[in-house]
Amino acid sequence: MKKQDIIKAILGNRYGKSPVLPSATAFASTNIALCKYWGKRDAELNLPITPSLSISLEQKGTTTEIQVNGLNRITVNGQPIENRSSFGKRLFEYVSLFDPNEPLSFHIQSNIPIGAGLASSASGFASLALALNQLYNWRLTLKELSILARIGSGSACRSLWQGFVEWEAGSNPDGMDSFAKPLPQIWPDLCIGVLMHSHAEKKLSSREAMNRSVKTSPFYSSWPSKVAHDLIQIKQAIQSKDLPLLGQIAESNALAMHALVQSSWPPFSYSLPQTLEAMQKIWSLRQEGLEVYFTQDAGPNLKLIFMEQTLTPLLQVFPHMEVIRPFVGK
Ligand code: 2P0
Repeated sequence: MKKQDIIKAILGNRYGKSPVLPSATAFASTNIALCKYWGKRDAELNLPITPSLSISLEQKGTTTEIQVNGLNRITVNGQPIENRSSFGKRLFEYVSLFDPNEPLSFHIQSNIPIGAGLASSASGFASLALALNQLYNWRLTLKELSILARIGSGSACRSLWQGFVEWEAGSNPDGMDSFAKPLPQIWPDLCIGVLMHSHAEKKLSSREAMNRSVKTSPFYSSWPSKVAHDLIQIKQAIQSKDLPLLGQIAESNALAMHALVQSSWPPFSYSLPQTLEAMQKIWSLRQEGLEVYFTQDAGPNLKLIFMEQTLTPLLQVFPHMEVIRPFVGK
């Protein structure tokens, strides 16, 4: 199945029509997986081997403005980006799947570092799908937009909602059953803390790293059953607001994902010395009775999982931690 076949199937007779607005702007939050997407059964359509579950980071994310001005320009946070850069190619390749003839310009504002393992492609492609939907007045459902965002970047399918979101792996070859859904539970005093160890762009894309894990890690065969177990436990933890259970499973899931990367060939590690130091600190804090856990994505930065009541002592240890309250205002 080709990407364009899926897009044509979703858009129906709207495919190939011109934009109806001169410009459109949309925001999407980034999301952090508590149970990771790591491995594809179809690389063209970003179809995952397993389901995954994330939490959206509220105001952290990407705003994409699309303009119909015949200029084919891209800016990111006000800086022009080369159309032939890997970022530019990926963006134009995606957009030309919908309308190969319309020269559009893109102004992308992101309050998260691009390509540093903070899921910038998730909020980027989700905001792009939302903005395209407005520009062309497709009136697609969030489920359909989740499929379109997934074609841009797998984890983007989870960025269309706030709160906890589950991405069902699906089993159809066309991926029409592989999209995300929000979970109804809210957990007002749950906090996520971001420990930035590096803003630098990652040396190995998650796309390449996950493919390498599937092909070469001797442990990959155990990953699907680990995910199945972890998903049940995480949903139970969310249901009963059980932070130790949520934290333990999310941390174990992240460590297992990184064990896959480190046991692949050629070998690689996303961790820096500061990452390992922070992990050791978190383990010591837990031994001292502080309920704090971490997760780590395809980068050296850790995201801490804890409750509001733990914030003050945690800030003493990690004074530069940025705090996100995913459910405040919900
Ligand atoms: C996740 N990550 O579940 C996992 C955990 C990173 C670590 O999804 O190839 O950028 O575009 O589908 O979505 C990052 O991978 O990969 C990712 P593509 P994506 O959030």
